[in-house]
Amino acid sequence: MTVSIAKQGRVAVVTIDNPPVNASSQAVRAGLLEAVAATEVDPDVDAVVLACAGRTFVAGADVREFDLPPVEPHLPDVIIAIEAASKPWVAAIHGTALGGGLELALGCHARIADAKARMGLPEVTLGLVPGAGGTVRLPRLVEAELALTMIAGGKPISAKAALEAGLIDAIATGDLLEEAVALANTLDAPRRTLEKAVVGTTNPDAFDKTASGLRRKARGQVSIGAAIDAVERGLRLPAQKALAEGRATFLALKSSDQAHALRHIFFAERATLADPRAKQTPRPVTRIGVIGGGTMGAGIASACLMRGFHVTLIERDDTSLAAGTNRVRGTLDSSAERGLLPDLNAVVARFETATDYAALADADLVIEAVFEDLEVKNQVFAQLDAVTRPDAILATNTSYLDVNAIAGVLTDPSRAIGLHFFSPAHIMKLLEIVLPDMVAEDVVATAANLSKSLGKIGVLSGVCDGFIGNRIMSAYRAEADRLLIDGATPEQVDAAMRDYGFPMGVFEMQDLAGLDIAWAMRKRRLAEGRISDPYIRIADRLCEMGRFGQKTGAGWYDHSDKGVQPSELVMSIIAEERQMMGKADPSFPTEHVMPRILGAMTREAEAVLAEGIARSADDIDVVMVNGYGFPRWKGGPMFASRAVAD
Ligand code: 3H9
Repeated sequence: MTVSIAKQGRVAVVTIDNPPVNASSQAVRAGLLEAVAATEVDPDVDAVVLACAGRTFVAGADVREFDLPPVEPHLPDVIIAIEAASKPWVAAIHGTALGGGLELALGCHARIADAKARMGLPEVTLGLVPGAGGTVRLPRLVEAELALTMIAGGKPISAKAALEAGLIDAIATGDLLEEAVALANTLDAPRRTLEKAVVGTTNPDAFDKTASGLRRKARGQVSIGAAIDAVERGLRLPAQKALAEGRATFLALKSSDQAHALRHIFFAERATLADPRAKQTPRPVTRIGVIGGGTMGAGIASACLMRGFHVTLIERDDTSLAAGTNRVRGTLDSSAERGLLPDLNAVVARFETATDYAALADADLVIEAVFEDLEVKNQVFAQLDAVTRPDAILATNTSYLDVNAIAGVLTDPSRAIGLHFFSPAHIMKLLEIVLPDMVAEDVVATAANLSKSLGKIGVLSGVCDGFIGNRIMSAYRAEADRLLIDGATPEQVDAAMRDYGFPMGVFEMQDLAGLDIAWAMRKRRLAEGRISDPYIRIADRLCEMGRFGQKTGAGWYDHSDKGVQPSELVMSIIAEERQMMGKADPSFPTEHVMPRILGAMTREAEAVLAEGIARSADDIDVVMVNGYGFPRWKGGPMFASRAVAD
């Protein structure tokens, strides 16, 4: 039964059982309406508890239904029926109450949650606004500013924060269901959220500031602005009118291009590891070694520590080890300050450091993050081959180098794999899992399992120069260089990319990340004769002058205390190179910039797919959205190019 009713004394317990996440699918909605009718007429029932079986409370509307014609009963009507019931309903929340799930709880007359529960209205992340009364009921329980950040920011809050804000009535200290039944027994009449006045705000300036911050961050994502407008209407209009308008906005957005794109990426992200190789029984991993305490190594060590692993960080000497240790401690401390690490001491107790590889003798998995040079990496792997257990997995965090060559150093190459993290590694969600030819299937499964444990989105990639993401990035970066030769300026290209929805353009991004790694890669490719004509030398000339980007105060732009300025020197280098290549026109139509960038991106992406480097077009979209700033609400380059073609 999707919705069942049991009795505990004079309280009816209505349980939703709709795995995996108890989405409010049609059977759930119909079952709930029947439960309202049945409990209303049952003389032996005084109150009702609404609970869920399995791992979570209702995690939202069933997103898979959004592409189908709507089927009655609709969720807003079910919630209205619950709220209108003559007997009090108590929501018993565990796991996550999200979207339509939280809206269902808001329609109940009281709410109790277990201590680990989280509650939110993440509809904006799917290109929507709450469509079942969330924008109207939430501001009647919590302060306007919190309602705004929850609805337009889309981030869930903890049970503790929900209790403090007035969103829930209690946190269960023991058995959630028992305590929900006890709470239901104390209620003698329904307390309808919609009949309350809005809580309002004690600080209208803070509300406006939050709203304008969110609008700025939206960068073209329509649902964020629509959500802010919906909250403002929820605060201002009579409840029934605001409900109707909120619903109309939801329905209009549901069929929008952006909502389609966001649904595409939502499901694509959840399908990346649906591969038989990732489904084998993984090897157990509790102890992880990290070689190299630079920015990347320290970030990887922090990510592993924060997710419960025991980490040993190795550096070549005491000075480097102290610097690496400080980097890790700095990340852990600032995460603890932001409330992300409830027990910092326990995390630190799992952190060890050494300069001797022998400390890795009992490691289950070692990730090297040393200098991006094949010789150096091969030496590290040779040392690891000698000291680690034969079943330990050895991973390289290379971003371009040949993982087959690195694996070839080992006595047993089947235990080598690439784990390409993105910087900062404790924050960025993407993890490219690079599969050399000889890799054992349970090594792939272990890497897939690790990515889940780290809260990351693992994407499988074959071996090639740059794997999925950096290879495609190299292609559109080269196109951006060609645009300069054809008359565009770095600012023009960057502005066009920002207008499209990227957080920054390709030249700004290089200045932030540093121009030196790509320079080393180009030198390697040149030496191997793998660079095609015509070769554009602008970036090389900047590097030869030590202009490595923000970290050296100069790159494509000049960086100083006054901010970032276009550089006359760079412009003169571009002009010289243009002339040398027989092109002197210093102008380029802005409207042609993005078609050229996107064209280069999709051409390379098609090649990556055709060569079997990426498993699917969807995986490519996931990589570009999560690692390279491709606007999520455009669904990724493959989705966007299909949408243009349709
Ligand atoms: C909404 O509610 C609109 C309302 O305002 C108005 C209505 C009128 N639907 O993420 P996981 C599947 S909009 C369908 O790997 P976790 C998912 O595809 C909705 N399916 O698990 C996967 O399937 P498979 C607002 C869904 O433990 C499986 O469940 N709600 C839905 O890492 C496991 O998912 C949201 O945006 C869904 N709503 O995380 C919440 N959700 O096994 C979206 C999940 O076949 N969901 N699936 O690959 C989440 O944030 C996470 O899934 C959750 C669990 C935190 C719940």
